[in-house]
Amino acid sequence: MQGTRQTTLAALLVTMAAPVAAAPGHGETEVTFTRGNRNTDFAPAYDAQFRAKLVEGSAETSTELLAGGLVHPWGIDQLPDGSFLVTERPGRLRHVTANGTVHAPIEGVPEVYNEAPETGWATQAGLLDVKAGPEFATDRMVYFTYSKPMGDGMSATAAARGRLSDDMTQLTEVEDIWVQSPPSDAAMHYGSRLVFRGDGTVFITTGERFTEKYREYAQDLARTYGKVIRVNLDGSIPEDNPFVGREGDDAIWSLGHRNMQGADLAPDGSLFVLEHGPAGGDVLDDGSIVFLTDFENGSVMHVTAKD
Ligand SMILES: [Ca+2]
Repeated sequence: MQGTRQTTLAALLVTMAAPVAAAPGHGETEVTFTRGNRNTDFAPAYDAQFRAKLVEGSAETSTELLAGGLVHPWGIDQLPDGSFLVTERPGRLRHVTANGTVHAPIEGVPEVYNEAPETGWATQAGLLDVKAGPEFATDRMVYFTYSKPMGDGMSATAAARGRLSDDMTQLTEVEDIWVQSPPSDAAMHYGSRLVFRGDGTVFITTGERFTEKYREYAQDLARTYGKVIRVNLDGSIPEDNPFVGREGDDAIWSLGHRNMQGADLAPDGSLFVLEHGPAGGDVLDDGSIVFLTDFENGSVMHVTAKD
């Protein structure tokens, strides 16, 4: 165990005792499950908005402590050799061997914004997601997201990439491939997950930067808050993005989101994202229709179709 400022936070890996892929018999079932009372009294935008049906699979799960002592581990990805890359939000990227040995922080990670905000809210800023690139086995490229310091207490969600040395100790050729605009003084709601689409592009999820001042920007086509972003792996814009050739930032794939901290592709290639909603209002959406709720004001704030 190396490194400084370790606390008792630990990375837990959940190992699946059986395949999780959809299989016959994994349909919706009646499940006895207490979810507490609804904490809103307004009508859902669609039936399953607050109480989606549970899907009960037959897979059994078990947990095993693989590596301890990490500080706010935020992103994790497995490399072809079975080892892991793990981000610690304060700004460290670590290589963890398949048997749980945690190595010293990898050099070359850019400075991340990690200040406690003057507002008194807990910061959510730092080093966020990490993913080995689709050609990692041959090009060693690693992609990550972070809160990029933009000066004067401002920060922006950024996605970057760099080449990981064969000994797993250093990133070189580090470059941003996308930076959110404009920067914000709220150290909150950065998103952000990376999802490779398998066509030479990558999705980057963002957040709406939390405050009343900023959240409306989730609907603003000139500002990349609350958006799914899609860029080529070098940061250039795919020509088939929906706002190429018309009003709106060419990097936008979909809009009107809150804080997307979960995202993945379904087997059919469609993108699913999870938005952290306030006070129990988490939202799962399929990247085409978005329901953004504002629990404070007790209303459905926006209903937006991607196109
Ligand atoms: Ca445009």
